[in-house]
Amino acid sequence: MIEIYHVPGTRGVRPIWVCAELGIDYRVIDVDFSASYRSSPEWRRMNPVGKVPVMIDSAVPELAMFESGAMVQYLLDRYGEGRLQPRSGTKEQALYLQWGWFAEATFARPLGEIVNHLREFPGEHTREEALEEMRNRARLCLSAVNDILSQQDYIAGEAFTAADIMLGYTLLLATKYLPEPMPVAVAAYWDRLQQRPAYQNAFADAG
Ligand SMILES: N[C@@H](CCC(=O)N[C@@H](CS)C(=O)NCC(=O)O)C(=O)O
Repeated sequence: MIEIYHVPGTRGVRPIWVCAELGIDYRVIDVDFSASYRSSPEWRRMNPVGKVPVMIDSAVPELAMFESGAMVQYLLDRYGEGRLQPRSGTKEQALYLQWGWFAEATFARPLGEIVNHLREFPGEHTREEALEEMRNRARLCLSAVNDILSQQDYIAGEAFTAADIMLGYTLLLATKYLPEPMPVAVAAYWDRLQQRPAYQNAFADAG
């Protein structure tokens, strides 16, 4: 049984839709979308940055997933039996990955920020207020990352993976655009990443 914690009209529709397409048994659980509930310790244990959706697979203990695109991929890989995605390592998969990431990381991002701004700033606001709101969102993410990295060496576990490469670049932005120093565990992790010969080669090549 897949449980999807969802608010109508939000991204939880992605994993719900995948379950419906694949005939996976699922249950939708309504979440209180108020800012106070989403910042409560109860909800932060489910989603460390206080967003929706969250997904739980009752077949897998101690896994509460956030990030709708990751949920979609997990459902396909675990239950899809090859459906709804091209074979790994093919040109078709390259396009599948490209457009799936594009949908969230590039296309939904500005639209999501419009929604956030309308919600957080019902009236006029200055550029600085908007920037500070963005910094606070980034700080929340940084703090979630710091909590994980206080318990393990790399973001997805004890081994370095490509998720660290994805996160590594984002941390580069964070060090540039957040005025304060990185929290302790993130700073140590960032040092570890920078020690990697491949990191040094990549930055020698990429600048
Ligand atoms: N990239 C995340 C984005 C999650 C997200 O932004 N969810 C929205 C609803 S669709 C939300 O919870 N917004 C509240 C907020 O950002 O304060 C995902 O795909 O799950």
